[in-house]
Amino acid sequence: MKETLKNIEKEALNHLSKTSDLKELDQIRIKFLGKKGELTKVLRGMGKLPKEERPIVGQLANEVRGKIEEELEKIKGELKNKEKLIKLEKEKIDISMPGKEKLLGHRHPLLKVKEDLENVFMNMGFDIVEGPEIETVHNNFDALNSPENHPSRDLSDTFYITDNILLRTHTSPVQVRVMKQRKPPLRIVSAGRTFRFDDVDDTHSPMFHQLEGLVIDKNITMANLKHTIDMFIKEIFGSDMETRFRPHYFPFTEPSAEVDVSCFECKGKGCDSCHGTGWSMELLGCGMVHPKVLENCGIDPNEYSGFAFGLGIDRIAMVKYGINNIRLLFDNDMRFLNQF
Ligand code: 2U9
Repeated sequence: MKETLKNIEKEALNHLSKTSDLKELDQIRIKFLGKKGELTKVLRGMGKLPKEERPIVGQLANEVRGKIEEELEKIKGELKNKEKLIKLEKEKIDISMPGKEKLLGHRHPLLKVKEDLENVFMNMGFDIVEGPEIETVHNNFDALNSPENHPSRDLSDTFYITDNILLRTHTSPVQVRVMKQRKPPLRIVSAGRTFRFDDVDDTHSPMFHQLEGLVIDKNITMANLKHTIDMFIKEIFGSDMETRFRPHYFPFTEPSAEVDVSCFECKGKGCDSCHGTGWSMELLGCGMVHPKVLENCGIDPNEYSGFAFGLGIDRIAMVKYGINNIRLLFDNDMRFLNQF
């Protein structure tokens, strides 16, 4: 029995010297000290020993248990310490490392320009108004004095949903709706998506963005129109920019004009990009609201007059940021968008 106890101690200490983790350590504890362990089996056989040997063997067995438990605790402490060091190493943070850049989103160049334009007009006392992109033929054409046979009504130019419902070709229908809802004086700006049946090329897209303004009051004249447009251009493109009004035709305004601004490159001296003219052509259109339009919207043209203007937000963004292809505004290419 004594020999067996000595062998158990030797075998247990030998196993312990080779263990490398806490699970294995616990298995060794169970193998030797558990209820069905090697040492417990021997102790169960104590009853067969002569009475005078039992205390000696019992003491030896306790010594063996003590040594195994002492070695177990020592190794358990070492393994726990080792685990803690490994954990600390894994979780170690090198505070000298540069911080991870948090990429924040930012506004799309079109939205930046739209908001800049709206802010300029808000500062001039205009209200921002909005309306549906799906409009009636009446609001988009008839109310705006657009003749039945006007080419802009053709299927080749306009997206129709039904004979009387279409995708708005400009934001003018919003102004029509507001004129029918509110009494003058009005100073409103509406901006948003507009749709035309155009082939995509460097400067045209079937969906583009317009901003239109409308002022209706008593004694509004062309002078008010020219001053408002000139102020707006100087605010957006710089105080050294000049404007030139060229006679034009729109069904909804009379007289009408197209507005050129000084060339962005040469500020009016003449260069290659403006073909020596000194002017950036046709940035926006404008005119005095046609009396028929006032009547169509329930406003007496003998009492009130007004002016209106319209511009392409995409075109302004392209001129302002030197973008030569309108597709870049819609391709969602982060290499392009990250430049703004
Ligand atoms: C009402 C009455 C008149 C809006 C106007 C223009 C001139 C104009 C174009 C500029 C470039 C559209 O994006 S574009 O292709 N627009 O030139 N728009 S006057 O006139 C109105 C609007 C509403 C009730």
